[in-house]
Amino acid sequence: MPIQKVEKIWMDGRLVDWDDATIHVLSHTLHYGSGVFEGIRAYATADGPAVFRLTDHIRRLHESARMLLIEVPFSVAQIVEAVKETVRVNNVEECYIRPLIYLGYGEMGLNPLPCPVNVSVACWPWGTYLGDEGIRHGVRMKISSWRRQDPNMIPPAAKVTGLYVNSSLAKVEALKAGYDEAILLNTAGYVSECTGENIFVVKDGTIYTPPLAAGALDGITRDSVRTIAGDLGYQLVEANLLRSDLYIADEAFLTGTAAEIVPIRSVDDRMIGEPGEMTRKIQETYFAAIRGQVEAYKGWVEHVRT
Ligand code: PPE
Repeated sequence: MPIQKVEKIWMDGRLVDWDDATIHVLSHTLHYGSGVFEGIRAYATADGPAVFRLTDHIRRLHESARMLLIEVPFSVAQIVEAVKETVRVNNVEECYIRPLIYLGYGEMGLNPLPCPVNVSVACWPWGTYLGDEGIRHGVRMKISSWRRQDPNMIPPAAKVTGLYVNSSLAKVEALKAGYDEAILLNTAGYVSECTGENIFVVKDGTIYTPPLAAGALDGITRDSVRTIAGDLGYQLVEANLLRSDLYIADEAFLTGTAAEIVPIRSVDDRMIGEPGEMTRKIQETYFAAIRGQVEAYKGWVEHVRT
């Protein structure tokens, strides 16, 4: 589905018309994948649009930049404000938000340090990432033949644009084989995460998710699920998982800002089935929390109109 165009995009401190948000073809990031980005969602609440865990996302954006030695010309507070402004001026009730820090036009070559650092924030309405059917009845997953990037190749903890070639290879492989989404193992053979989501399984009443050291991104949805699961009285353990742990799971689901919380219906054709009770309760709580309907989690929603 093509991107649904809105009016303005924030670029380096000013709002420009959507069609004018262009960059030079010799921008460093376009050639070497040297940018860092975030994926954030804003949801309609009783008090207008609110961005879910905005400050946490922008902090992670700054940390991604720090790992790449990129000096960001805007503070966390300034980018938080830029996101709010972008959502406000575009008059959208719910949207996906894509902040991007990229190295622009200046010098060419593998050394990124002399390049100018640019920051942009775009937003647009974006519906379900893995389909409405997927959210309700679960998605079909395939374990990829591609391995997750080793932490000593490109840090998976950083949302680096170039890292996503790995995700795209896995995604295309899964789609062409007739599946909805891919799961990547790390170089040691343990489960790391999906192409753009973290993964969880339930076995005998306990929830398991791979540790960050397995190559999983420190997902903000993953972290929200940890809190929600705890509050629901569920035990959640970080542990290395084998592909066979996925095959015999009682329940399984994936989490991400774009995807939200999506049940897993099968892995490599081994059936898990319709979403289980724990998955449904976590999903329900999350969907209420993002719209500011859960008192305990109101701190997670950051309103754009103050
Ligand atoms: N792992 C990866 C590799 C990843 O890209 C994401 C987010 C997550 C886990 C979940 O993180 P969080 O959103 O903080 O819960 N992926 C973003 C990009 C997706 C895209 O298609 O682009 C997102 O969900 O916005």
